[in-house]
Amino acid sequence: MSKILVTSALPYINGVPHLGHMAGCLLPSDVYARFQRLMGNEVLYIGGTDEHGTTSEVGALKAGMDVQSYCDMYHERHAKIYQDFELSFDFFGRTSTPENKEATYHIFEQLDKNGYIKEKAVKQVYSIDDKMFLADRYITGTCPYCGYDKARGDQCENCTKVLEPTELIDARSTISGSTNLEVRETKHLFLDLPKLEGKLAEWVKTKEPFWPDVAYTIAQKWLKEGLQERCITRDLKWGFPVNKPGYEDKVFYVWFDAPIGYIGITKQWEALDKQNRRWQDWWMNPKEVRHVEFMGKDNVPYHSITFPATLLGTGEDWTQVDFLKGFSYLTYDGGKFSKSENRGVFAEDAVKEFPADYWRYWIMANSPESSDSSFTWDLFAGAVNKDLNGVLGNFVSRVLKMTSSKLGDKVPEGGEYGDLEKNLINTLQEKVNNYIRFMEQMEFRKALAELRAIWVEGNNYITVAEPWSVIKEDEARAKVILRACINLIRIFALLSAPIMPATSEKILQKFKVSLSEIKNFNVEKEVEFFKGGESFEIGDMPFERIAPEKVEEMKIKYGSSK
Ligand code: B3M
Ligand code: ZN
Repeated sequence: MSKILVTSALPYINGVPHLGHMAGCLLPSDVYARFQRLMGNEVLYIGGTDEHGTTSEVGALKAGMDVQSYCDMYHERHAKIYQDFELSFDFFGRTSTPENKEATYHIFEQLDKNGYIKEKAVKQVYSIDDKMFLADRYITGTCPYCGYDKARGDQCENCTKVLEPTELIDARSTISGSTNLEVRETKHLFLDLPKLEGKLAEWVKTKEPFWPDVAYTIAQKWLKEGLQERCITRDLKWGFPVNKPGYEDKVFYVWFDAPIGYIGITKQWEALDKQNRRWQDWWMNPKEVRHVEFMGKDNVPYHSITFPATLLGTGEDWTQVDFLKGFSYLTYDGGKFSKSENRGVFAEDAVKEFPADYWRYWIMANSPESSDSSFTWDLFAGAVNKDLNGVLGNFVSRVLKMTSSKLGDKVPEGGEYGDLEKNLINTLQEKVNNYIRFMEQMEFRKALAELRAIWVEGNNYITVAEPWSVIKEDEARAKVILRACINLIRIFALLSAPIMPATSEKILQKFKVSLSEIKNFNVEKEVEFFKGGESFEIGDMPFERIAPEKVEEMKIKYGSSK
């Protein structure tokens, strides 16, 4: 049994997640964690909300709340959504906790002690009325190049010119609208990445076989171009105050304490764990722990360069990332999700419309792994109706109803499997091996295609075996066929569990059996699990079709043009 630490990028607290967030790290990390538990491994699956930074301060200000209450409220909202999506976090924590502060302070002190922290003076725009330094994108003004009057301090949206905030005409604070601004000089702390470059390059080399191409290429590109010093402090109120004399009125930059948050959240978990497990067994145990990280592609540089360098700079024996799974984007009708423009399905609404498993299946089958993928209602309804209802659901319902009406509510007894079943076992074994291999490699689209192909084999088998006609002349043989089919139902439910946990449980409940390990999955053995005589209940069918009228209704409700 190996120890596998799974982390999912910590979503920003402000803003509610849409399907793109679910596809970009949350769902795949859960599917992987569930899969590894089924494989019999010891898994610790960690997630949480990323709570610091200007966006939280500004969000709270707009909502008329203090930042702490604002974050408390949004944290609950995130946690509820992920529960509704059946994400099986061992712990879903927060980055703004005392535990994370302790971890952040410790790591910072080590870096400082080892000479990897530098002080530098920088010039920044200060808003006298807001009493704060403004991040470039929180300054609005007229573009000196095209005259657009809502240009941001970092870039003009209209003519795309990259700007310095001081170039803007009639510059004002985006937060309060105040024009009472001035440029002030202030000191900040920088992580000396150039000094860590050698150590980092050596470490990256040791990771080569374990990193998917994207992450490795990004890391190599950064190293080739040469690393820059990175500012790790900010002039804000909300954040961890910097634990260095002279910097008490500044806080750590959100991207400094956010990845440390994985550790801080594990400490939160430890404090509540009833089995007295220790956070160090996961985070200071690189030889025994395999650490797998899930994230959107824009987060890759922070996880492949900045955070590993931060940990290397402490000189301590931290568990580093072993495999980094990055995702492209899921779009809505090929465009952006936007709450304000009512375009796209947000996670909260999604589970009110359809069961979480429908979303989980569609998203994983269309995972934006190597390139972006696009959600459309027609594709979604097609997958639910054809794959879930037509292939898996139909098989379950047909087999149980036929058995019940002809032979009663028990798994039929007697007789031996013949050639047809032996062929089925061989075909299935090959597909199951592929499925397990793809899941281990986190090739989710391929894994799901294989899973669907496994369900299809059930339908192929019953079509060829024709128990409905066989039963008229040879009841004993029909019993063998239906017993094989019922065993297939259990096999399908087991293998589908990481992707559709609720459906899988619902199906297994029909036979009063529970999930079991799928390590060394042997179809020949599993197809004999029910020997005959076990009772079952037909119960509800696993899925419901989505009617064309419902699809049209959804398109209108969620602003779809297709
Ligand atoms: N909050 C960005 C994001 O939600 C950032 C990830 C932090 S991971 C430590 O995409
Ligand atoms: Zn412009």
